[in-house]
Amino acid sequence: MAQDRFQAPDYYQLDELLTDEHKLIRDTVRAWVKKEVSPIIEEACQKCEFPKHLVKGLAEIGAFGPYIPVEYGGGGLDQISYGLIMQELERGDSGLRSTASVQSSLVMYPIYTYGSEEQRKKYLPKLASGEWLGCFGLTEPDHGSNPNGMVTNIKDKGDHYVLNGAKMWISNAPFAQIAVVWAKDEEGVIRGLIVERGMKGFTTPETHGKWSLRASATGELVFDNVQVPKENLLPNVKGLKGPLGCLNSARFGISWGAIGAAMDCYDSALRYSKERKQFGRPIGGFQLQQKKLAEMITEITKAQLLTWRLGVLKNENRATPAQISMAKRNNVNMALEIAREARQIHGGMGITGEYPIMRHMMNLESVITYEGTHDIHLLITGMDVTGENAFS
Ligand code: TGC
Ligand code: FAD
Repeated sequence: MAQDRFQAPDYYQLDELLTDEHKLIRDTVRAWVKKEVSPIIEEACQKCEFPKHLVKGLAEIGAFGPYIPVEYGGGGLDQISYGLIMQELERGDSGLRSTASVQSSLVMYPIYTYGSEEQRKKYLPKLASGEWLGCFGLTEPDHGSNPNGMVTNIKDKGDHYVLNGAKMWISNAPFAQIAVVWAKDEEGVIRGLIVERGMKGFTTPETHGKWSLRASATGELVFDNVQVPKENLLPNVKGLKGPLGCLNSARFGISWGAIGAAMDCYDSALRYSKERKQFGRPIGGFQLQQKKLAEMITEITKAQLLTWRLGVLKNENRATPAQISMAKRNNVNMALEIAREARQIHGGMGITGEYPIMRHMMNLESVITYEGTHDIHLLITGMDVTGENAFS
């Protein structure tokens, strides 16, 4: 990729809504992404390789468990700080943000929220420091949008459970040391378990051939009569609300992350429109290109306001799952539309790795599908405003 000349758009002076601490955190992550991520990310994506060497740096900048209390190794920060970290990481690459949001919201969050004190002490510091990476197993080959139908199951064998089944499309799976896995017990109640690499019968085959999130490793989780000690069961939650509660946190982070990807596409397109000349003048002087850029900055600004307000509500513990769902859907769709328009502004150059556009666009095709598809989030809002459940 060409030199990273990113300059963040702030059309409505939204920086004034942030504290000095927020700005410091954001600027630290932004500088780290420029220095460590931008120079290597294009090649990592082209080669379809997860840049493992960045894990230590992610831990050092506080990207693992920013809002987990300090006593467990987390950052003890607020939700807006978490959002800003996700925004800056996804400005670099959605795959990198995926690694951090899975670790924070889908592995550390459930252990902190639903786990025992022993589990918190055993796992959280290692996850915060990046010594261990984790993954989250909810989706199955035949149960994606409808996780309640899962068939992965546990059977009580006295001092341990026997786990059988398979999970699919699992971010971080190929190199994760632990997996937070959701399975049904003998009564059909969904329970969470911490499964550790090395347990007999547990394998994590990698998923190949992705055109999206190529710098993030994705895999399956296969459980063939895995003996899981009873102390690895998350004791403090039962039912689908367990995994869905984790998704609230991850979807919140994604709603900020998508803005990062959109800002990068807009910034690149704006600069290109000023530098690229056709018919004897910069293409940014043509009305059709100005329309695209004007719509982009408008949508980014609206999304920034939406997430900032959501962050305030989340800090006050007042953000509803449906509000989070709306922000995830709106902002990811917004970012994908902007990536497509920015690609056009770059002309032929837009399909090359000289610019980040095509990489963001392809990544966002996963982001609009995972953590609940665009359609599922439309139905969540539909249910919230009408009171009618379209799922069943
Ligand atoms: P439903 O009957 O509505 O609810 C069952 C129970 O769950 C409660 N609940 C929630 N609790 C917390 N947060 C939420 N967002 C919740 N939504 C529902 C609900 O109150 C109820 O509780 P209780 O006590 O009455 O039992 O469930 P449903 O089966 O009808 O499903 C609803 C639906 C379709 C919205 C849900 O299944 C859904 O969100 N589906 C989408 C699945 C999804 O998002 N999968 C994501 C997998 S993980 C992933 O993609 C990670 S990618 C990470 C990365 O790389 O960054
Ligand atoms: P399906 O559920 O089969 O949906 C197919 C289509 O049908 C979609 O367009 C959907 O919107 C539509 N549809 C489904 N139900 C309805 C309905 N009721 N009304 C209208 N339309 C409907 N999962 C994890 O558990 N952990 C992870 O770490 C993880 N990481 C991922 C990483 C990547 C790169 C990808 C691509 C996925 C990941 N996922 C993960 C899985 C992801 O959450 C699912 O792909 C997603 O929930 C959709 O499930 P599905 O792919 O089975 O699609």
